[in-house]
Amino acid sequence: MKIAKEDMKLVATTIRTLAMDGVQKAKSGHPGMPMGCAEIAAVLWLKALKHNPSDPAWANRDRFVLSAGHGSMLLYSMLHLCGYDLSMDDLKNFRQWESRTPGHPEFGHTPGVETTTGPLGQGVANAVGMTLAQELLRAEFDAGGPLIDHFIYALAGDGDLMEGVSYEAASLAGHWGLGRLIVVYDSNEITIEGSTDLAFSEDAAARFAACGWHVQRVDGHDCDAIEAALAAARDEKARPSLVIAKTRIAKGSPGREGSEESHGAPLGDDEVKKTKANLGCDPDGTFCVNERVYEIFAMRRKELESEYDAWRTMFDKKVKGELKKRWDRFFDAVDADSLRGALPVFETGKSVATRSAGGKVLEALFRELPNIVGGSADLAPSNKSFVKGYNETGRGAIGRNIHFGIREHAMGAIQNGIAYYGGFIPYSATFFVFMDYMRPPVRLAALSRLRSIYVFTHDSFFVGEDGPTHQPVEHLAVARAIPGLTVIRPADAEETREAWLAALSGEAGPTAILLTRQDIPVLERGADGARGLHRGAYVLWDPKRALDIILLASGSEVHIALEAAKELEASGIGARVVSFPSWELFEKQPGSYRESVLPASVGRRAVIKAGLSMGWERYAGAGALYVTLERFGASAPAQVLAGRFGFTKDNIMARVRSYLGR
Ligand SMILES: Cc1ncc(C[n+]2csc(CCOP(=O)(O)OP(=O)(O)O)c2C)c(N)n1
Repeated sequence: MKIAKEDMKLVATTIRTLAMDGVQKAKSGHPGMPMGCAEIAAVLWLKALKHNPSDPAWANRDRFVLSAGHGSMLLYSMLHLCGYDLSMDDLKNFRQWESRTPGHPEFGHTPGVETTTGPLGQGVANAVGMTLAQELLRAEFDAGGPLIDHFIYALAGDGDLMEGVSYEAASLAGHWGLGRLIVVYDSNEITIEGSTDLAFSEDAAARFAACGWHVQRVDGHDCDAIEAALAAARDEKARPSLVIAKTRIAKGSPGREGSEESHGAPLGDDEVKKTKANLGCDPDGTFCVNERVYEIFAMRRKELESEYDAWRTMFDKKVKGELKKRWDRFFDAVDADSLRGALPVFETGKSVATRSAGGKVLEALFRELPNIVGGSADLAPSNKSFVKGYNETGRGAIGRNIHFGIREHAMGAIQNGIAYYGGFIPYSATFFVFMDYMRPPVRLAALSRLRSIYVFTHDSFFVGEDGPTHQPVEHLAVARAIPGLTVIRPADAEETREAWLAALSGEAGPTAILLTRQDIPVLERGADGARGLHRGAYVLWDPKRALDIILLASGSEVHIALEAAKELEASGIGARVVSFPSWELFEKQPGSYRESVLPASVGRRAVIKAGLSMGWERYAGAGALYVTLERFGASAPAQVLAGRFGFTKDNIMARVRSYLGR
């Protein structure tokens, strides 16, 4: 579609005034970035992005990621102008309670918002994940055909490029040869503290080129130049593209252009008026959109609708019968219960590390669910997360087994990108202790309610000789502190299978599955087997006498608690053993069930946990017995540590006796 220069200018001016007005009315926000990126946005939405505001979930739409999430008014303005279900009143409600225009874009909250961004750098990595997801979907459904055929655009600022996660992800994108990824870098050389000279002097173009990217430079206020650069970026199929757009922050504002003062605060009524006058607008008008601007976007929308209709016709013609069934398997919810029969069963009494059990379960799931994809940050042999017989994502190659290299942070953020994209169930794997390296994306997955699965192995000091650097102590408490993250620590191989099923079913949201390095016995159970896991906690074993105490344990401590309880019974003490793999699942149970597991009448409780006690007061009470680890671990063989730290049957029995005074 041809758009006259004056019309593009009018659109850019409108973007600037909407951003100023939104921030001014909210009395908070970042006007500078949207004002500086007005031409980039005009070109992106009028000349590049393929989408359909009436069908925001269209599988073949281009994705747009605003990595510089603080510039959210830019995105909201564009969504409004394009005709998404986002009204002028929504723009006026920017940053207000329950508005659809929160301070930073939130996935699932505002139609057309593809990712939750704000923590800088994440969006770039999300975009890498989305591009990988597209390649995986293309490989699955039409090698080279037009069914899935689009681009991923991201808009990033200096802050995004400074954050390490974007570098990790860019390195992978170059390595993988993700040609459909186009990152526009809003290079205004301003951050909050001032000029980028304060802390950022590297040659970003050279860095990205060294990572295998196709790099271009443009004047970020020249619409024709931006359009040409985006076209060249799309033509470059073998390498991801970085378009370095030189811009002026707060462009058009006589008093703030080029200044960090346009960051994080409204321009002020006077400056807004001066800027509007400078841009040729009515200084007193607010939230003004010239009819011509709506007309231009309506024309673009018509053009896009015909592309969309053509795609739908092609889709209906091509995707039917078996292919349609396969497509639906990617996009429909998983019926986890029906999968159980295809998953391994572990023989009672056998000794199996839950990481190994997890590997076997994953292998079966790969056969059953064609859309599970994932990998490890170079620890696959330890995490048991590589599934033999399937293709690998590597240098210029795409497959369900992904090699992330030693980049946990990007791994988590790329995984989020895959989940945002849709169609896939992404997992990642590393040692539990390194969750610290990927906590930002885990948190964002929870906030965005993404179905991301984290396999965290080596889940306690039982790691042994590697020592305290590799032994998680506080991590369970940290993971459980993230709202919306379901944390599951199975007690044996059987519970491990159920943990995977729980992760695949239920409500949206991420799940962390914590697995042991060491072998632990497959426990004896009643008719229900390990299904109690789905209730978060269940009675694993009861003595044949009145209860004196309830032992609460998860993971590798359960079997030790069980051995202790059995011997305690012989010596006249009735100890119930509760396998407690997941607080979050337990909290979802009705009160009557929770009371049946933890009856108020049995007030004596013991928590047996190879880590901090923090939080367990909730179920055990402050006066409970805590056989926990309130310090860092140590380097020694696991069994030596178990003895020293008191995680033995004998010590638990002694502690229980002394706690009960018997
Ligand atoms: C991880 C993270 N750290 C800090 C911030 C706070 N922050 C928001 S914007 C910003 C400056 C960003 O500068 P730049 O990317 O150049 O954006 P621009 O100046 O173009 O608006 C900072 C530090 C953040 N959002 N995320």
